[in-house]
Amino acid sequence: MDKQQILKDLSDAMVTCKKDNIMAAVEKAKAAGMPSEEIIDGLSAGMTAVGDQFERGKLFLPHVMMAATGMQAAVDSLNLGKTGGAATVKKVIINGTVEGDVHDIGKSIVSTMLQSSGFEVHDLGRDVPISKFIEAVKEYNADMVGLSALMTTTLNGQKDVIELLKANGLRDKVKVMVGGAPATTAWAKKIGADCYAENASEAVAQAKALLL
Ligand code: B12
Repeated sequence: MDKQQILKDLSDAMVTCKKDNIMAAVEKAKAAGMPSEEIIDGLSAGMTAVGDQFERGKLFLPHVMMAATGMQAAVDSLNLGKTGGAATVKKVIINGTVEGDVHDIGKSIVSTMLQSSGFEVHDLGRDVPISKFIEAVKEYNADMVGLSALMTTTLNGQKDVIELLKANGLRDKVKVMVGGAPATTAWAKKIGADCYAENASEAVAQAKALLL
């Protein structure tokens, strides 16, 4: 079976929102020798499609929650934390969804992928107060901060974290990576972030480029 077909099957399975279907598609992809990162890309595409259908009223909240649960189970089954470890130097990354925003599915995928690539990740969760990012940077002596925002109304939280890092004299010590649907490269530039990544694989590539 070709790669595109496997990716499509993963995405289609996610759109059914059924954990059994999702896990079966993951097992098939694994059996075909597909790397975990690509499997996650296929699942993420499906999760995005679930989101689109939710917006158009074709799927409802319970479907989205089921799909999210299935996604998490699938990602867990890949044992990324155990099999990864490409980085030779331990770099610390703080990741979280900014204050006022409870969307955490994509952010958690990013954390998992970073972790599986050998980074030490401290995921602060969702709806994280701005000051908590600063405290975490100090506490873990972080090399990078990842900031997720899924709503235009919470996007400014990314800017606020950067401003507070500056006010605390920490901005030169940490890289800042922003992400989430409303964020863009232009936005990252405007608020003085070091980079923007569109998805989890790109986040890993950017983190490697900036930190290793
Ligand atoms: C699922 C979902 C929810 C779930 C969230 C469950 C959860 N635990 O996350 C629930 C139902 C709780 C929810 C609630 C709300 N939601 Co909602 N939600 C979505 C939906 C359908 C999908 C988001 C998602 O998970 N996508 C799948 C993941 C895999 O993709 P992703 O999040 O984009 O993440 C990828 C990239 O963005 C990137 N990335 C993400 N984070 C990071 C971080 C870093 C550092 C980097 C580098 C990259 C990165 O990598 C990820 C992996 O590839 C979107 C619509 C959509 N199509 O996006 C609306 C959407 C985001 N929600 C929206 C809204 C308005 C709300 C509510 C206000 C609804 C309401 N009226 O109550 C509340 C928000 C409450 C709050 N205070 O936060 C709007 C936002 C509109 C806007 N532009 O401001 C959207 C766009 C829907 C819409 N068109 O109206 N929502």
